[in-house]
Amino acid sequence: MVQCRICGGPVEEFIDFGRQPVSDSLVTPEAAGSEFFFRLAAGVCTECTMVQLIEEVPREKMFHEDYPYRSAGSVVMREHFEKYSNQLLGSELTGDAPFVVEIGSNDGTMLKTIGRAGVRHLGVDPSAQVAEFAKEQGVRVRTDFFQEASAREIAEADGPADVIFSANTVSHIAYIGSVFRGVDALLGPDGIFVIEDRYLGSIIAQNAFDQIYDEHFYLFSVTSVQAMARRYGFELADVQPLSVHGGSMRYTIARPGRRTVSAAVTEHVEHEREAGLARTETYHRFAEHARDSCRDLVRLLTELREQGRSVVGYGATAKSATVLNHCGIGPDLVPFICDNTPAKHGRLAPGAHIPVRPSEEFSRPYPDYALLLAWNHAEEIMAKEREFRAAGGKWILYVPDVHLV
Ligand code: DWN
Ligand code: SAH
Ligand code: ZN
Repeated sequence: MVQCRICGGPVEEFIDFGRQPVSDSLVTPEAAGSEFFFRLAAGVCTECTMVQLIEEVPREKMFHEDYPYRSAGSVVMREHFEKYSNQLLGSELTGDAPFVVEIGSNDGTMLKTIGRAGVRHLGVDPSAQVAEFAKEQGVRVRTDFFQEASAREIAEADGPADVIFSANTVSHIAYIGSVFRGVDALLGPDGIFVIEDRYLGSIIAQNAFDQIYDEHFYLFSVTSVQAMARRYGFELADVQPLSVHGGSMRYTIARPGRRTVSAAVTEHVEHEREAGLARTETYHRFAEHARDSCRDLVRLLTELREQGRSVVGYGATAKSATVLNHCGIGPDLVPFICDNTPAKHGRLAPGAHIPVRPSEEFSRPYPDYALLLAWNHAEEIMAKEREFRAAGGKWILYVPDVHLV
């Protein structure tokens, strides 16, 4: 039995996707044969309910010079981060010489608004190319992994921080104890540590099995984040549901007693108990649904190929690595994937080796069907590509189950 990385309790495995590649390591055709694979499986701790991977991928294999993801690839996400930056500027960052640190600052999409307001800030991100892009936007970035040692150096040089913010990153860090010890060293006495991440409740409700992949070492819930905060000497003071990324949650963590604990925390813990997030059968049902979705998706794509219909993928997402590789979907069923990230163009999707091409090719000519691998951006993408449906095209989605739009 695997031990929980948060509380040491027993982790019960509930899903096994078998041999999987590193989800954001799109390969050049020449390097296609030398990819790193690992066993992608997830379990739930029967003590603190933290969902976590069974096998940890070395962090250098995931986050490095070549890391391709750009937060700015979505207008909705750009607006989301700008809105929250302005919210922080009007609340937590109004004192004398406020200082904010972002863990996983990526291309600076969040911090550029803070920097333009003249507020002291520091992004921390180990992926050098994307960090360089942030610096070109005037954002101050330390190209490094946030952990206890680097946090202590930041505290020494610039600290303490009024706010430590992190979106879709803390869940990517298996060595979470070091992150919290770093937060303890860097955060001021009344400071807040704000984590935004995909919400386990939404993932279970939508059968979004593709949100399980190498980078997502943890899938957070209010119950498990409350336990995690306590475990490291902090307190979960507030939670706020968010619609981004298919359903996320914003967790506000503070030092014990320094902030009033919102009723929303206990309300969500109670709701999660009722939704069965502490019951292992919930997760076994989730795994069963994932198998059904894979079966239905391959069946549909095979039928379309036999009918001579054209299909392309839309959005070379990290999560699509799980779908394509677990369901065995390759270029024979999906000849190429369109994506708006220049760093992904000319590369092959990890493991499945489906070529990724610029989004402009989507309409040259439109395919009969488009497999929406970026389903979490459906509204934004379908609005942008409304001509596709107007021309008779159909979107294939697999969350919450396989269906056409
Ligand atoms: O958690 C994570 C999130 C924040 O981003 C990281 N582990 C890595 C990454 O995951 P992802 O790749 O699944 O994220 P997205 O935001 O679902 O990726 C969308 C992909 O689709 C990007 O490659 C950009 C592309 N895209 C596009 O081609 N046209 C996106 C939009 C909105 C578009 O209009
Ligand atoms: N916050 C952005 C990017 C999320 S992608 C957004 O929400 O869009 C995850 C990011 O975390 C990547 O840029 C990766 O390089 C970074 N990352 C991974 N481990 C990290 C660590 N220990 N410290 C800081 N950044 C880290
Ligand atoms: Zn646990």
